[in-house]
Amino acid sequence: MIPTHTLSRFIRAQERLHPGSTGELSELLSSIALGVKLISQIVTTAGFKGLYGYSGRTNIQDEQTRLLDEEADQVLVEILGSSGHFGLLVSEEQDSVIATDARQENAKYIVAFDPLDGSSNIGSNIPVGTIFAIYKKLDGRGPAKVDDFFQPGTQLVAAGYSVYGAKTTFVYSTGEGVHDFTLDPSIGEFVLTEKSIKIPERGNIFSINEGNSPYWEEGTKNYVSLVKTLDKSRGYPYSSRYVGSLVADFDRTIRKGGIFLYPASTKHPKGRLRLLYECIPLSFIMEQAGGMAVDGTEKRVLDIVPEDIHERCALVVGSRHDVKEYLSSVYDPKKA
Ligand code: AHM
Ligand code: MG
Repeated sequence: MIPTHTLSRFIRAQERLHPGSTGELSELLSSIALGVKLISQIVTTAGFKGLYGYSGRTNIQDEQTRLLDEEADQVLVEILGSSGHFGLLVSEEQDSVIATDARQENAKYIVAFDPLDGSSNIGSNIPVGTIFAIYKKLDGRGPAKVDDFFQPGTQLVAAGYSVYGAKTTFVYSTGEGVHDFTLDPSIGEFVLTEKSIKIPERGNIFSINEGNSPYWEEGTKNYVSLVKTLDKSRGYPYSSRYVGSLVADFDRTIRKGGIFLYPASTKHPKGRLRLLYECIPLSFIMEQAGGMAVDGTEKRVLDIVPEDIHERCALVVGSRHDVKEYLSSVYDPKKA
């Protein structure tokens, strides 16, 4: 089949639907796609380049970083930093915000990213990925500042993720649906594989690290016991799947339906995942696909205003029916 719908053509076609658009957003999405292609190549060849090991450094969350985390980080910092469109960058791998040359030229956009999500899995040939969130600066004038990142997800301009697995995908949204592209390595291009992804209203898979069950709050315990009940009239039990790479668990959830949970617990009182470059972008995509994303209470993740660039957040995301059922188990334990 001739790949007529490449990512760059698709982005430009979307842009033409908005007369007067400057083309900047298209350029910055293309920069991210270039970074992702480079990381995909690095991930594929990391084993024989000896990049699976630890770097000897710990990040601000006190996690040991791997050589591959640092490589992926460097790629995105260089590609996005030199694109001329982003004034500031936030990376999971760097303690503070990263200023770019374009900052002084008042670049309009800022971007937060997790360069290599799930990297504890890399030596096992399990999918890993990249997540990004793009905002406009709060104030049109002057260099970007750290406060520009403290906007709720409802203000996102675009968000997306890639999964480096059996195939490399690029899934993104600019607030007009969620579109899925697959890298064709023979031509080095992302090709459209699904336009306007919609998550099923209800799934039959739940995804949570059950090893954390001794630390869970009652609501999570109630819900997980509900989905494991033998009650066919209510559609239970569900299947269990947990990859341990957020991008991979999320990607399955958005395509097949169901629910992914990384709740608050006594072990992770604020949740384990990061708000700015994991929970907010994926919640934006989930809502765009017709699903729901809450912080384990009734609060929509997209309504949370970050107060710190590396803040953590609890995440319950997936099909509308399943997230609502989770909330009723939390608020009405007798249901479970
Ligand atoms: P990372 O960004 O440092 O890779 O950490 C986030 C990862 C997610 O990909 C995944 O959902 C989660 O951590 C797994 O955590 P756990 O091992 O506690 O289940
Ligand atoms: Mg991550």
